[in-house]
Amino acid sequence: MAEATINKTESSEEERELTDGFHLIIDALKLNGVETIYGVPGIPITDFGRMAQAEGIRVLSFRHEQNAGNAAAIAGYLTKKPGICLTVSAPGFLNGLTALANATTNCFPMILLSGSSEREIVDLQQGDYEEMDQLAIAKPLCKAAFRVLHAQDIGIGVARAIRAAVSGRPGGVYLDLPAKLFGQVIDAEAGEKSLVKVIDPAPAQIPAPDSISRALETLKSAERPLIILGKGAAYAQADDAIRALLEKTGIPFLPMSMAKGILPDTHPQCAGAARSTVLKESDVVMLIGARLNWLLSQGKGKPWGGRKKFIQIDIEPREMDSNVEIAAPVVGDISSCVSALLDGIDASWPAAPAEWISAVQTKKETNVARMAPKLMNNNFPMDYHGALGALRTIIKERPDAILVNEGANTLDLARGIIDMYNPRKRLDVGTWGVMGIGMGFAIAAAVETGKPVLAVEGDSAFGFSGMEIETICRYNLPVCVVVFNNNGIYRGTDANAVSSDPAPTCFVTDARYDKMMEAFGGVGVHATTPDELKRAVDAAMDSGKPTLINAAIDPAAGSESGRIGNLNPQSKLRKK
Ligand SMILES: Cc1ncc(C[n+]2csc(CCOP(=O)(O)OP(=O)(O)O)c2C)c(N)n1
Ligand SMILES: [Mg+2]
Repeated sequence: MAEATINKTESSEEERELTDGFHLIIDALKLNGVETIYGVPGIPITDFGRMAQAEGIRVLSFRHEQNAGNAAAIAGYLTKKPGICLTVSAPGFLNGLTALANATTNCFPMILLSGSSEREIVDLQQGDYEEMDQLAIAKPLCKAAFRVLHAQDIGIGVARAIRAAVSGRPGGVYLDLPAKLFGQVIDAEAGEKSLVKVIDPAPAQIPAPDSISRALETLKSAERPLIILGKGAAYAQADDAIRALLEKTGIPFLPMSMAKGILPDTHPQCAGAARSTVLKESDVVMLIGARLNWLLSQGKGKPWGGRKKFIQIDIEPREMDSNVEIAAPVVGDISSCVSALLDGIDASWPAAPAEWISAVQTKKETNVARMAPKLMNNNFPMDYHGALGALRTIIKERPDAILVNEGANTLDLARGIIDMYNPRKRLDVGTWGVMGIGMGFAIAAAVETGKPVLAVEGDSAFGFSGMEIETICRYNLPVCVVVFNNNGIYRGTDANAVSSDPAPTCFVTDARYDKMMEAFGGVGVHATTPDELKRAVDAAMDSGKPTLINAAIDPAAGSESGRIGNLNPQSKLRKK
């Protein structure tokens, strides 16, 4: 007994004087405000996860690294702090890498921390356990990649990763942590001194005054102005300034998918319901945190009607002229740029051209009226419009809930039909249109915000991350997953003319995804009409219990590739 006490005292004295790689990484993360790690355990990071949890960091264990990575990425988007994903070496790292690349493409700040094998063996390609030159592989797929070899460099390594992730245009950063690093022991005081607290990790980038006056002149000259809000605008959390700019100018605005809700979709200036008209007929377009990529037809061609003058606000100078000439580039962080524009808008600013405003309004009213009856149907079998009409009411009644959305028809129709009322409440497939973000995004949204989450998932989309419903149940998160089950990808009706194999786009007919949720102790519901669906979602949102609703959708209701079927290559031979 006495001996045990002495040993304990001795060892705690030792701990006071020495520290190791494990603890230095944890201390560096904590010093920089990291509260949550999303990951999957295994060699060489199992103990690291345990220790991080013991030191008060929330460590959420997933079933696959891609989902943990997507969780970290969206945590970064929601908080403006890098989301942290932790993986093992080679295969775990690669599983996380898709999420890191996706985060970079979407400008979400995220850090992938992966354990790696012995450098000496990896570099000589001598066949180590999970051998892979992870740093080299990560480099072209993310914003920055670093490796830390010595415990005394952990502080700087973590600081560089954080700053790289959030400063300028945010993105994904890879930090390689070789197994040997974790066990390295150094003097505790020297260790503490080596840590770096990142001061002002994303400094404001003030736009040049000339660029502001040029932008204001261009905007003033417009006869048919339009403002397009991208998810960069949502990320900036400059909601009040953006609203003031829009309302002071009275210009119609179009929110990109994840920018929905910066101002409510029901705002009188929102031109979402007249999208094709405003793109085609506008003459001056101001882009705020939106890129002229494929989602905006690269700023040219048929959807845009004729040549326009573009004003573009972006933190990345190289974004300008990426596809078409930008008449008024404004480079800086969105908050600073929008504030500077606002300063230049006084009482003498001309009212938005009345003819244009009323043309947009008329178009909106026609389109909304055409859609309305479709959304009120209570058909059996359920179609997308009936089901989404019900979910639209849910979000209207619960505007604080977070909507996660992926699929093809399930995505494209939900985007158009479900109005958003608050910023950063719609999380979806983003720039790549990637399937598999669903459960990772839903988990992080619940964890980071504490708000209820409604995940509206195509049955195919759900399959990419579906096993994480166990994670949702394990952490008892307020997530309601609605699977739009139409027996397949786009439709469940394709036939195979030559064998008994199902067509490539078809799944098991009438699968019961709700039973999966029950297997983990969650609530499973099978809904076959919009009324049933509405009742089930309301119950889930009221209770906060992990719920999965299998919403049976008419397998013939969807269309090929949702709204982007035109992107499918066509052979001239087939057309003959
Ligand atoms: C990672 C990835 N793999 C494949 C695709 C191609 N893809 C686009 S949508 C989709 C699934 C569409 O089916 P579903 O989710 O059931 O939606 P539905 O149209 O049936 O409502 C797939 C596989 C993709 N976008 N991302
Ligand atoms: Mg489907």
